[in-house]
Amino acid sequence: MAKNRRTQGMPTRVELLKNNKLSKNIEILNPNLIRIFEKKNDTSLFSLNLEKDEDMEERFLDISSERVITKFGDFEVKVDDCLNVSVLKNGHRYFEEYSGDDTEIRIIDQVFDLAALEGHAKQEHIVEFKARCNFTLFSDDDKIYGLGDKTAHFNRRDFEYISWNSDEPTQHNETYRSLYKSINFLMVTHDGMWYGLFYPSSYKTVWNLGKYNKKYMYYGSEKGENDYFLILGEGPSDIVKTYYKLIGPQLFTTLKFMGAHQSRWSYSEAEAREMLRHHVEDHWPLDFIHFDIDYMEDYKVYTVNNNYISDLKSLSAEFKKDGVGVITILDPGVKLQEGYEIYDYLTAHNGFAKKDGVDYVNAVWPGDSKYPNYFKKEVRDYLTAATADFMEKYGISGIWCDMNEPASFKGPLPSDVEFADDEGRVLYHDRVHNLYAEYMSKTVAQAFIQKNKRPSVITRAAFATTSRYTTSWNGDNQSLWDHLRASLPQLATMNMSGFAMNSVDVGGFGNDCSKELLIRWTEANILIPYFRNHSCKNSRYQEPYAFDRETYDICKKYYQLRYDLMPYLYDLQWQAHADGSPMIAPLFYYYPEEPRTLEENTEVMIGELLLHAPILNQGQRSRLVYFPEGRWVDLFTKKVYEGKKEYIVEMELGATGLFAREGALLPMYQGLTSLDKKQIDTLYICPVAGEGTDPENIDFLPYTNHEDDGESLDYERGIYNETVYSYDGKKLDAVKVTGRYPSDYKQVKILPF
Ligand code: MIG
Repeated sequence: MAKNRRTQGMPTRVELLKNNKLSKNIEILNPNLIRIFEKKNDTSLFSLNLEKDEDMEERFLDISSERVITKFGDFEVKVDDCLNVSVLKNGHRYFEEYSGDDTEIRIIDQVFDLAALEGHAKQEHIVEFKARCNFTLFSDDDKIYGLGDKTAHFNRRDFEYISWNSDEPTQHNETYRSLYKSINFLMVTHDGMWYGLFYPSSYKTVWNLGKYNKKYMYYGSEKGENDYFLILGEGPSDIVKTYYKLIGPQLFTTLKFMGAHQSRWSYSEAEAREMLRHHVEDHWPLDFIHFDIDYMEDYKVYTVNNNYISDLKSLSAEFKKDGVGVITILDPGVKLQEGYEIYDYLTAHNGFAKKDGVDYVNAVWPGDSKYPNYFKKEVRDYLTAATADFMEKYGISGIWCDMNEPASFKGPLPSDVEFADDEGRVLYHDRVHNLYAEYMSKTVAQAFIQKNKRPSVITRAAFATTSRYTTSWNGDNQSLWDHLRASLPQLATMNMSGFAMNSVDVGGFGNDCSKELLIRWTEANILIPYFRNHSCKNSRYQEPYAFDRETYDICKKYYQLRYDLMPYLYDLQWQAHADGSPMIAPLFYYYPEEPRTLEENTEVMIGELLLHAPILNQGQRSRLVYFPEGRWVDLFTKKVYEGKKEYIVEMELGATGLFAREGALLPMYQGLTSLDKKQIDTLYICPVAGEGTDPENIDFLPYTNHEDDGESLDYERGIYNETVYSYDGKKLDAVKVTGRYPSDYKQVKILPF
């Protein structure tokens, strides 16, 4: 019926004319998603879901009177004489394309580089924007959140960023413009109203968020079109979910992957065995060990150096027996060496990037190397098969994709390096640079999918849509308190960009981690979506057992807490996959109407039921905690805190501020040390009640628990269970919503809080 109505002439696309010249189009995909463009970007290299809402037309009111384009509930979309679009909510303008005449038209692309400012050689590049849109910043209080993995606080106002995947080994600081990922999505709040913007282009894009002129912000790009999505909604959660529909669904990875990962560049065989011993003898929870680049022979991908690890196959079998999977690193660069199978095959089949008609050579870990052209299906298929064979041959459970910005040791890849697609069309580096990691991840993920397994793949670089194929981590942080502090906004911002299964190196990658830093970092990140302790070669060892008994005991207690809360974390992953809900979020995501949350960088929500306010400073033993609306109960002391208030809470070394919403039902396991489905036969439900509160006086929130086999893609065919639990203070009730998976739970028990 709705379809008929559309054909009856209710347009969802408006073309605006200026001096009789067509210069702007407004396409309404649904009441919350509006595409505004002069010409559309070619988005064929990454798939967006551009489906239109079927019954959208019913809410589409007017295209002529007073230049009101459309009106949905409280929202009015208008266009002025210069064709600038604006949005009003209840009559208040809060989104507007900026029309001032004080906008500069070019920028100097000069990396924030003190050496350059102090007179050393400068590398300047004047950027003239072909695509450029300016947006009004109405007041100094407007805040801007987003752009993926960029460091520092949530609010990015007044800074400038560049979406260009970059391998940045130096200290990531607050003004770093480019990191490993390019995610052109952000949200703006003005006076309690919110909107989102997404610029669908893989070309290098500048985001200036009021750095030069506080009256406006803009995106600009040397190539690409004036074309963006405006996302409307009541608050951040609406906007994130609408954005997610456009770019998702993200990967739903295995239950096991959510266990603890331990890594270092690079473990020897003896060190690896020592780790396993700790897992087995001390019951230290662990699911994966990572082998970094030294396991390869001369850094040749898909090879093993037997002098380093004598027998990888039996080593990984030994680990698997005790519940620990092996993940190996994979770089894209293929060593230039005749007689090396991968090199010979891809050279013979035109499988590498080219420049001026010949294979392009730069250097990475193996020395001179070529870059596989993942944009060609034949190359992807070949490397998917190579990955599958390698995993099979050595018993490998997961693949960690590194260096895929792509990184290069002999200067950046020139913009005219060529990657031909399947039809032989040339794709230049400047267009596909930000997509290289996505195509590599997709290639590797396919090795799992072919076998009906959920991918256990990790990537460093990424584009907006890359979460469809892989998990990720945020690259080379350092063992600094600053980087511990940065981890929360960084992980939560990635989570608000449809990229939930994200991690930072716990303990810090570069430099030396101290005992106190490791303890505080482990406490603060223990419930992040993907948990891995990883460190650099030559840094101090930072495994939980590398310091002293106290450190080990504290860390182990938190690892155990992660494993005990695993059903909750797994449910969060399922929800993230379903609708883009963040697993870790800023307080303002759930409480945007509480102004105190808008600049809160040191507390996060783990789903809706847990609030985490950890210690993030050396020597600190207590901290101020802001509690949003509701009543919050300390998970360890059971003390109750009233919402919309601040308290000072003591947190000795080994204590962290972890609070549950009173009335929550938390699904839990007890005492597992690896996530082996065979060991899981009981689900516990823990009703959260504050000290001294009679559970019968609490309104417990119903809780929906998801269950499946934890590893296959069968859930895509509906083979899973969803059970809603409710509790009246005495009795637990369970209602099955769907139940096609034969449950592993022999019993569901109440676990007293
Ligand atoms: O040039 O493989 O971010 O996690 O340990 C450095 C060695 C290459 C960078 C990764 C890091 C990894 C390291 N790699």
